[in-house]
Amino acid sequence: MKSFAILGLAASWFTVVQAHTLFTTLYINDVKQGQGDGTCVRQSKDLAHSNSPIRNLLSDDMACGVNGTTPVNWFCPAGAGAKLTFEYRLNPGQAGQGFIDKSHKGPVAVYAKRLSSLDAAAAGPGWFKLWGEGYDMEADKWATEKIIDTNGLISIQIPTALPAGNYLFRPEVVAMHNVTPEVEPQFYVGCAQVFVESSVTGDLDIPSEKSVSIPGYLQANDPSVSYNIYKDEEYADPKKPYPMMGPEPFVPAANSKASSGKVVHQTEGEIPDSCLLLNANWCGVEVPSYNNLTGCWDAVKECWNQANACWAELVPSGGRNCEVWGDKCKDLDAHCSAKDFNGPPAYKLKSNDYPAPGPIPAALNAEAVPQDTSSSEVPGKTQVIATSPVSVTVVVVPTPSSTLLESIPDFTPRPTSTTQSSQTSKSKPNCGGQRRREARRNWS
Ligand SMILES: *[C@@H]1O[C@H](CO)[C@@H](O)[C@H](O)[C@H]1NC(C)=O
Ligand SMILES: *[C@@H]1O[C@H](CO)[C@@H](O)[C@H](O)[C@H]1NC(C)=O
Ligand SMILES: [Cu+2]
Repeated sequence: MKSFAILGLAASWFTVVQAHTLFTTLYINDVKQGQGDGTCVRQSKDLAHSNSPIRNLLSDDMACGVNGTTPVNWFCPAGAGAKLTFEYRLNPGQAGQGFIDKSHKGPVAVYAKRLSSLDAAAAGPGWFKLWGEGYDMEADKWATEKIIDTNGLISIQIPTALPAGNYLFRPEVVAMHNVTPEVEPQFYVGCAQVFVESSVTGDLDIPSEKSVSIPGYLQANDPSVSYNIYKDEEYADPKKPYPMMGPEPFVPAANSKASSGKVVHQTEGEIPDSCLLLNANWCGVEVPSYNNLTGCWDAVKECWNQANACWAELVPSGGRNCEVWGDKCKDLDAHCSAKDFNGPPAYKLKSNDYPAPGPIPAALNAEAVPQDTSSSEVPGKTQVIATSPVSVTVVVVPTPSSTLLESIPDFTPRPTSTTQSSQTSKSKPNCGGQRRREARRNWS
């Protein structure tokens, strides 16, 4: 039976206790996108190891994480110059439990890639860096330590001269605590799918030295990859500056010739208006109206089919809104059981979202960054479009219809398990303590 499969899935999700970190949630201009976390975000489908690092520098997983070469349903719209914030979680299914263990010192960066189509390849050429930071000698802090201070939230501003189109934005968190000549750093990467709405159109010309392939942009013996945080930094006197990974950031120059004067809007990959409730990249739509018993039970069945699809698409950041949808199906079931075959009834759906784990920080690249001025002139006017969040409360008022009584059909849907909400297991980060001690021993 279907409900057993769902229980099994819920159980495996429940056992996510080994914690490193995972990018789960996208905010645009301080507004959480979609509902239930993970909307427009590519997350690993391996629920039990979703926050595990990628270590193979040559793997396609380096682009957007495990399963990150497969697109998710939607691209979230963001205006030119909008602020994007990426939320990382130690425990992907629970908010507010921290970002990453403090032993995980290393650089942080954000990359982007323009896509020629919704399903264009993530892995491969065309990536550029928007911002990056390694070890700040003056503050004696690694970039990861600064992100711990902002509760795992990393904000950047979309360059205003970036042409309209579909993009992947890729936060990259790197932990260097295990690095030895044989062991590569831990990479925690993910991708947000964003449509940049702008009046700037045309090609994106990235200078060749700033355009990289992921994978391929890093090699095991690069100084930024083999840097030893104990030998070169923590116990070094003088400390060796950390050579930042990857290319220099690319900031396209404003060019009024490229501005069409008209803002280009999204034509594909939008969240459908018919969505009543979202969880990550799943959405529930209204069941057909009915005015007799068969129709009523068909509606209940359809409701549970949608709930099952929600659980089948369950992402590491959780299925709290799959539960909310299941509650709607239970209400509908009670309505049919009460022999009121006139519906569906009006009901309220309230998304069960986690709040942000702290204040949304300012964009890290907001300060004047030198632009790449091959064809620059007077900056073109760029229009910032505020994106609105998907509404959280939806009231559906059905059209009235007459009630007919019929015999009860065979199909009796069963409610799905709702054990997810009771997850209380605490994450114990335990990744690399042994290796860390070995790494310390190896150089001394
Ligand atoms: C997700 O990635 C893992 C590891 O690469 C792979 O084994 C699995 O088949 C993928 N799952 C899906 C649904 O793509
Ligand atoms: C019952 O309702 C369904 C859905 O509205 C409709 O297709 C069907 O014709 C109705 N049956 C009767 C006997 O009215
Ligand atoms: Cu780790």
